[in-house]
Amino acid sequence: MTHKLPPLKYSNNALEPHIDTRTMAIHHDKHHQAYVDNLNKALESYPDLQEKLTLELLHDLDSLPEEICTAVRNQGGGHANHSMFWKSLSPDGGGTPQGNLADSINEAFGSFSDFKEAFTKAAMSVFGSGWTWLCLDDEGNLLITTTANQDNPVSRDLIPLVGLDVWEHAYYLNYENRRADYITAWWNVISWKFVAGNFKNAILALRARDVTEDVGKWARDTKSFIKSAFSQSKDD
Ligand code: MN3
Repeated sequence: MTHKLPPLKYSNNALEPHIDTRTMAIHHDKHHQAYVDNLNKALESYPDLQEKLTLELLHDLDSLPEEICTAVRNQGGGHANHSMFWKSLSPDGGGTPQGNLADSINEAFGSFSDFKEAFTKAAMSVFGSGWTWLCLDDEGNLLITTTANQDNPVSRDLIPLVGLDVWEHAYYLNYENRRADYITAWWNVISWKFVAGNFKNAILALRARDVTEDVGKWARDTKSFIKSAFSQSKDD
């Protein structure tokens, strides 16, 4: 079974003027497709690994055959990161988080505007290509982190709730070298509903771990979290 490019749930022009139509078309149809194709190529001789979710592979990079480890890290990371990225954007996005997620953000960062400032600063600090993330650690604490290239936080045992792509391919056509303007625009299209869903699933998975000493069950719960948090079927 091979991985497939997940279709966007909105049209290429739906995020205008914040993210332009041409960037969406090239970013999704060309860049993401290439990650999918290269991941499939890397997994060609490993039918058992083809059955695993990309995030499972990324969580356990050390267990992979050496000859495909780098390819899975880069191409699998590209596939997983972008699959999450498209879902985290919405023409109805922007605004502020609500409910438990809002409370937890206030608790962890002081206020939503403090969080926004810290996240923006982190996104501006990524040198070269990479991502900025809001994650949960395995104690259930919210934190902001960055990754280089297409690395995903699951490889560091962090649960990503939302990620911002700051590769130049994500903004250069419209914003040229002005990454700050792209980040400002991104706040208008982030789907807090999507982030809140990931947050809820992640907390449930951590609670399930806390009430059991059965490591096998924890592993299965984590796996089901990964599936639910990213709504990642084999096709996306
Ligand atoms: Mn990208």
